[in-house]
Amino acid sequence: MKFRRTLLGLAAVATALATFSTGALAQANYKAEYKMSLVLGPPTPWGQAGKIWADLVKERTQGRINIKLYPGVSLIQGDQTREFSALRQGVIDMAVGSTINWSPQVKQLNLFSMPFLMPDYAAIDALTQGEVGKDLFKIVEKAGVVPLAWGENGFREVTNSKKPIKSPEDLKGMKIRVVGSPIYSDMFTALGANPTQMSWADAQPALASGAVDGQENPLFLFTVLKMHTVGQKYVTTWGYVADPLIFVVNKEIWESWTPADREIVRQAAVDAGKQEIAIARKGLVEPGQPVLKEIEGMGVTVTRLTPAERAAFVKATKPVYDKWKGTVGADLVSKAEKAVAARPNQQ
Ligand code: X2X
Repeated sequence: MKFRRTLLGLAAVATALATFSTGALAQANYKAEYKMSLVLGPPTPWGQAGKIWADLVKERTQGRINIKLYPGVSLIQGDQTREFSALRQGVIDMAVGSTINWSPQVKQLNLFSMPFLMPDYAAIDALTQGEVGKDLFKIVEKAGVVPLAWGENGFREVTNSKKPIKSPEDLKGMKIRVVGSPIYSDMFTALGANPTQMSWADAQPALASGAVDGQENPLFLFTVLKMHTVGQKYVTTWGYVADPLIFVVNKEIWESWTPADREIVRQAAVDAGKQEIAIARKGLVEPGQPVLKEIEGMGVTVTRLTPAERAAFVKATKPVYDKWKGTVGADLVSKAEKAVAARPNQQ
């Protein structure tokens, strides 16, 4: 009897020791701080995405996982199209990144940059929240980074310092800053403009000095940066593309966490993504689009295209669409086209 009790006691001690040592080992593998890369910081929706995610993780892991934000893609000196490679290599631990910046490494992410594929917010949702979104997450995972949730940068509207853009002819010869992702050069070339690839870090001085005439980005960036003060007097709401954001973690970092902590990080990304998408759309989805009113209040001319005017841009960029359908993958694009056509809540 006594012997049996001792054995039981020993077993209990052994179990306790094992539990303690795996816990201690797990903790020992944890970094004091994890580095999160972002292009835009707070006060933009993109920056909020990172902040909300980091705050939720810290709170829900009782500080076991501490995340520091590096906006301006400062871990890679502002070179945003290298972000995905840096994530894979472990220079960056985690990120909330735009599909545009990762497209050079993951060509299927160019899907969201295909001109006029997504006519409204319901179309973005039909892709990211449906089968296409799941397919893309498998592709990102295969490319070596763990995807957890979707967020949103937004519909990219063209702005310039010269004149209202109502037709492709208006863009003729205009020097437009684009991200260093080839589909953008193709689109602006097809429209008769003169596209110049540069990082966002270089774009801001280029706009201020007049080295470029225009740029394209979601409108919150126009208001946050007060782009009218750097000569951007004309905005056209053509809604030609929208870039979602993806919440990701480097694979080795992911595997170093306990399954329970992984689940916390994943759920926090999903929660942060939902909150951030609402922030990114605020002022653009309400009747009268208050953000456009605000921009007009800055003395800026906002051009809203008629369906016929918009059709001229669709037509001019159609060869680019057809060319990139092959690069992105005809099956994936066809699946996306069907999902968009079948979307509920069309606007
Ligand atoms: O560089 C841009 O235009 C930006 C900030 O929108 C991206 O990082 C894709």
